[in-house]
Amino acid sequence: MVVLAKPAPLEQISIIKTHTSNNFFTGVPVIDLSRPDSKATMIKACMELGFFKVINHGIPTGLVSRLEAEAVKFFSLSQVEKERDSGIRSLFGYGSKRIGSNGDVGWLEYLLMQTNRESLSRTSQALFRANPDAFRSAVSEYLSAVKKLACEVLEMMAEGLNIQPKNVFSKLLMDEESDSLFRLNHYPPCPQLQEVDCKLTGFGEHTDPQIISILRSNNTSGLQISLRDGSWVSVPSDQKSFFINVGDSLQVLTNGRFRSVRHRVLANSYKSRVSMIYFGGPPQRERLAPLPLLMGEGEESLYKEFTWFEYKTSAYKTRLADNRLGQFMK
Ligand code: GA4
Repeated sequence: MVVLAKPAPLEQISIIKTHTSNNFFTGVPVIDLSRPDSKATMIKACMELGFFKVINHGIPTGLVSRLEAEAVKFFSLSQVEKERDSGIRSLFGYGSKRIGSNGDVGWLEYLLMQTNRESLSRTSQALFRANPDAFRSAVSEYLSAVKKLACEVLEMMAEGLNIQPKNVFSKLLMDEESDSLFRLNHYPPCPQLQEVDCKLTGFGEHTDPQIISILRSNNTSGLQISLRDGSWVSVPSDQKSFFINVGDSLQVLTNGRFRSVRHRVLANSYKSRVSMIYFGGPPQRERLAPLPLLMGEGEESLYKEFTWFEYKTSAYKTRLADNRLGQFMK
């Protein structure tokens, strides 16, 4: 039997009143990778917010704009063409409004893929029939550059925490079996809500399960992060920088010193938002536990023992907003 996915009705997507939360946050930590004090400021940002942006990152603009152009070209295709290969419901490939498989919906469409070569080839062949190579090469060159950036940032974190070797975190992404993902999101404008003081949820609040996420978006705002006191603040867009999120796995590896940041995206009433996110994850077999070298005398792990496979399997059974680490706390 073939089950066809029904489109998610607009009423299911939550609407958020924005007048209080629309103020742009001026406190996003800016880490200038060319400065000698950047490790210390990065550690502070990971502990306080679990979120920061990097400048002087060395990723050429051309690499980013080439991929953005491919994404825009794809999202501009007709719905029939975009959905051509999503007949069999799968976690990967093109998706519209549905997020995950447990009933979450948002005002967006996306392409979600694993970062390995075979998966990228499959997506390119299936969805970019006219010119799969242009998409494949744009994604693979972009991914090599952001993975390098992610590793550089993770090495700075290890050094900033005074733990050795400096590749304790980055080796998890460098591993051939690293379980990393890549996501291209398109949040169309929502003109119905232009007149009222409201916005549609593009991507509901959540934390990322992986180690680290590297996000780049066009010049359209929408991203919000939750501060320690639970309030939501809007992150000003900056298409030249990369935003970095600490994920749940890094919170565990640092025994809670780093904070996995809760974030969400609100759809813009006027402009399309296009974002690209690399989620750096460990190999499935990897045991996630606080690094012994980091632990103080008598300090105990806040978490039960588990592998990334176990965490991921449990995460994919949750709703987006759930506190996924909760059930792994001691
Ligand atoms: C959040 C981070 C990434 O976008 C993602 C998401 C995944 C999905 O879209 O399929 C999840 C979500 C994310 C966490 C909980 C589960 C799985 C949707 C969902 C309800 C690709 C990821 O790895 O976890």
